[in-house]
Amino acid sequence: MGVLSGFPDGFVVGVSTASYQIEGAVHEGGRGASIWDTFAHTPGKTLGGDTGDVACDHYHRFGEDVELMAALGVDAYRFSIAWPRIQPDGTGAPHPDGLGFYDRLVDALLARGIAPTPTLFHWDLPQALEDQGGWLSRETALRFGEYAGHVADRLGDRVSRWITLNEPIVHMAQGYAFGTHAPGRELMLGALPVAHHQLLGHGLAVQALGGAPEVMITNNCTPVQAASDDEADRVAAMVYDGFHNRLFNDPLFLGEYPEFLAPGLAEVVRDGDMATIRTDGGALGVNYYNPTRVAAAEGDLPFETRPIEGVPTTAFGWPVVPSGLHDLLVGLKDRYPNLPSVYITENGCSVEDRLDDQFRIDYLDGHLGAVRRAIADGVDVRGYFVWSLLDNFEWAEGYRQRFGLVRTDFDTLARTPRDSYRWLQAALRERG
Ligand code: IFM
Repeated sequence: MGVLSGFPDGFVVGVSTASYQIEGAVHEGGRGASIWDTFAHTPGKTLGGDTGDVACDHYHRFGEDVELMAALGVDAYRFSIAWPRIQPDGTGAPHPDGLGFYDRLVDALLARGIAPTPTLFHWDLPQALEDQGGWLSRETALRFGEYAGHVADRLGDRVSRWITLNEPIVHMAQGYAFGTHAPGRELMLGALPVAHHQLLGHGLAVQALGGAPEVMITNNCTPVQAASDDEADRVAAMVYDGFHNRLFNDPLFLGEYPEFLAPGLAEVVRDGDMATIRTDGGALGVNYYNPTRVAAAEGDLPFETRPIEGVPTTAFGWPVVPSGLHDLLVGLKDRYPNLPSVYITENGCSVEDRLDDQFRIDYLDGHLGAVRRAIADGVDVRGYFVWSLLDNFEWAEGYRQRFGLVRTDFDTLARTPRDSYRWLQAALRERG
C-alpha cells in the first residue's frame, strides 16, 4: 500500500516553514525589528551566534521555492507572515511593501495550484511591542487582532485556510519562562499571562478573519507518560500535561482553564475573554514531534523530563515514536467530544547533513501511518504538513539542526532536494 493511500479524498499534504527561519532580508521592504533580531544578535543566545539575517534568503528566492513545491506536488504550503513586515512598529497602517511581498507569494502559489496556508504569528513579534510588555501585556492581543484584520483585508480574497498563532506553549515557556528563546525573559510561573494573551489574540484574530472557511491555532501537543507508577510521578505527569497541552486546548474546546492553573490566571482574565477564545467549529492545528516522559521533581517546577529509552532518536536527540501521534489524536478526541477537524501542521525530524536521508523517510512514513490509523479510529484529520520544506534557522540551535526535505547550503544558498523529497514526490504522484 502506498504511503498516501487509504486517506480520505481531499486529504491535504503540504510543507511548512516560518518567516524568521527562512526569509532573511531583515532590513528590506520597510521591515521593523523583531524580538528575534534582538535576541539572535545578543552574544551567547544562539549556537555559534547564528542569526536569521540571511537565513535561506527566501525573501528574494521565493519563486525558486514555489517551483520546488510545485515539482514536489504538494497541495498546500504553510508559511508565516512576519508581523514586523506588515506593521514595523506593531501598530498603525500596514506597510505596502510588506503586504506586497506576501501578496506576490500567495499569487505565485495559487498559479501553481498550491493552497496558501499562512500563520499570522510564528514568534517574530515586533520589538516595539515587546518594549511595551510583549505578550505579558493585554495590549499585544488587541494589536494582534488589528494586524490580523490588515492581513485579511489584503489576502482574504485568495486565502481560505489560516493559522493564527504557532505553538503558544513554546513561545511562553522558552521565550518568557526560561529565556532560551526571544524575548529571553526568565519569569518562570510569572510567564502565565502570556498564555492568556496569546489565546485572546487568537480569538480576536478569528473575529478579524471574519468567517474565513478554516481558521485555527496551532498547538504543540505531546502525549505525556509518567516515568513510573509512583503516585508522585503520576501527579507530575498530570501537571506537565496541564501546562503543555490542556492550558492551550481546554479554553478552546471547554471554555475554561485547567482548574489548578485558573487561580494563576485570574488577574488577567476579564469578562468575555473566555467566550472570545472558545472555538465552535473551525479547526485545530497540531504540531507533533514526540511524547514526553515525566517524573516528579523538587525545584521551581514540580516535574522534570526523562529520556524515552529503546527508540531511535533524531539528530536533535528527540525520541521517534510514531504511535504517539495516533495516541495523541485519539486522546484529543476523547477529551474534547467537540474537537473540530484537525490538521497536523508540523511533523518531521532533524537528520545529520546528508542527501540520502532514509531516516527521515522512515520517520515520515511511520507518522503518516499513525495519522491514517487515527482517522480510521474516528479522528477527523484533514491534512499533514511536513516540517520543513528547507533546512533553516532552528532558533537557539542556529543552522546545525537540519529539518529540510531540501538541503540548504548556507554558504551559497543553493537548494538540493534530498531522497525524502523524491520519496514524497513519488508518493504524491502515485496518489494522483
Ligand atoms: O523549527 C521549529 C518550528 O519553528 C516550531 N516547531 C518545531 C520546529 C522544530 O523545532
